[in-house]
Amino acid sequence: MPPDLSRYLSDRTLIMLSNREPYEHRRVEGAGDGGVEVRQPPGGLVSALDPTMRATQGVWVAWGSGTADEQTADAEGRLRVPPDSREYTLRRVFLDDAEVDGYYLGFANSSLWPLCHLLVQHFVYRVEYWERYRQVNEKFARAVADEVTRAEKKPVVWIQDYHFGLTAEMVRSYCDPILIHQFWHIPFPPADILRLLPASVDDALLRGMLGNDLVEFHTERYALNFLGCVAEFIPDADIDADSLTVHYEGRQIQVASFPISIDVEHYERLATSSDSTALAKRLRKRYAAGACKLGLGVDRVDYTKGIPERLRALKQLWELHPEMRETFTFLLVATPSRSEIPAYRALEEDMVRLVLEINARFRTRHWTPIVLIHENVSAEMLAGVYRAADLCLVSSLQDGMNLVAKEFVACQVDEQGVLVLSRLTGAAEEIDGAVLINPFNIDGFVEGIRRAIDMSDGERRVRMHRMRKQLHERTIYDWLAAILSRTESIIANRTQETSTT
Ligand code: ADQ
Repeated sequence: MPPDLSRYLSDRTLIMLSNREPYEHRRVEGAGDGGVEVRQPPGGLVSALDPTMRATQGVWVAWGSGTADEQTADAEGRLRVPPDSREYTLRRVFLDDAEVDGYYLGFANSSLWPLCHLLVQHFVYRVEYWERYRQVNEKFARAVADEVTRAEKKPVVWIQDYHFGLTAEMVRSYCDPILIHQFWHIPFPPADILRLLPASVDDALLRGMLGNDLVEFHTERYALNFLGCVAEFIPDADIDADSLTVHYEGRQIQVASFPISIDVEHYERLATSSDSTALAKRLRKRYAAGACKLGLGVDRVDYTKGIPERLRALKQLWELHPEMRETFTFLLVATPSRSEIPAYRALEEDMVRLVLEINARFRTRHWTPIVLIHENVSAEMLAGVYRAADLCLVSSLQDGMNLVAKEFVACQVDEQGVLVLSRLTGAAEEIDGAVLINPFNIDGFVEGIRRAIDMSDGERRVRMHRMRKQLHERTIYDWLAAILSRTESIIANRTQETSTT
């Protein structure tokens, strides 16, 4: 059972804003209920926040992306969810194709995403993207402001992610919630990178984010980058670097790090379910019998995840170490992502081509080096695969946190696997016990994989045990409690200050 966090919000209405919605209605031919099906999109955030939204009867504002979303909401896009118990309000904001292209695929995912991940070769900027982003942020801000004015208790607005860089400032100009805060799920770049945006755009973006009372990042490094950008581009803001505070327009904005995590017990339950246990057994029998080892990669196909870099390292491993042929197999579970964007389509093609090339080069009569599962798989299947693997390779070129690393550790209930982790992930700053690699250094990467394959059973157990213990102490509910308790203390301090002045 997820812990009850409603004590933090007893006197508040939590108004959550995220791009993805917690429940999506889709038209599905042949489905019951008039051909409409409802589903909770995959992803840890929604399932972690849903119990809190239910317990506190908040309002969730999000893009109504499902094909039957309009017909299942009222004229203002509102409906009660979950569908069977109707405990809180979902407010859907509908976007037309031009808005999705400019705001989501354009500025959010072709401009901001590559910049924040320091991968400037993928950076694309168009005035049209920016204008749509601003216009869509305004649309969401108006919906949030409307919910603020309807709220029964004192409203706190919580914004998720880089899709809404401008919303906080807009919400503040439309209404007066008791607190606005925002979690930024991806890295924040240093000033030299943010500078690649037109000057008026980086200025607007930073001022937009300073509309918050608290800005949250995964790591202190990203928080400091944000402060560095404010120092560089917003001359009328004063920064107190010791307390990570910005003084701006007569307000205080706090900046802090809260590393996100996963629902650890949920993953453990999945990994020990009968289906996952049976799958793990089957996989081990097929690929990891005797002295053979099974490696694993699980990714959204995204150029930040270092998939070609990983495949090249594997190629070099089998080239330099022929004894690893037939004794080490790699399973790549890769789900297509953002395929409307050319850079992502090119990456998909690259990945498949590299897998075919490597398999053609090293394949033997009884062995295929890389097994590619090119689809989104169920959480149960993922848990079984994580449990079966002897090593998991996370090779991101940059990654805000990386939840695959944590999911692998949670599912390693037999404590026999090794995590090989890029030091360029937020997770690497937190997890103690992984074999760290740098995906840009192919020789070091190959050495890291080899080390993981050759590691003794004893060392594997000690490392995995340590990582599992840490993970249990820092679950997604600890993340949530830390943020909610920080927001409560900001509100309490402010109330105290106004009552003593
Ligand atoms: P993402 O970039 O999506 O998240 P990550 O944290 O690794 O990256 O999460 C990916 C999720 O997708 C995991 O839960 C994983 O299980 C799932 N997934 C991947 N491949 C899958 C497949 N083939 N089938 C099914 N599920 C699959 C962003 C940031 C991260 C940050 C998170 C949370 O980029 O750095 O950790 O937000 O803040």
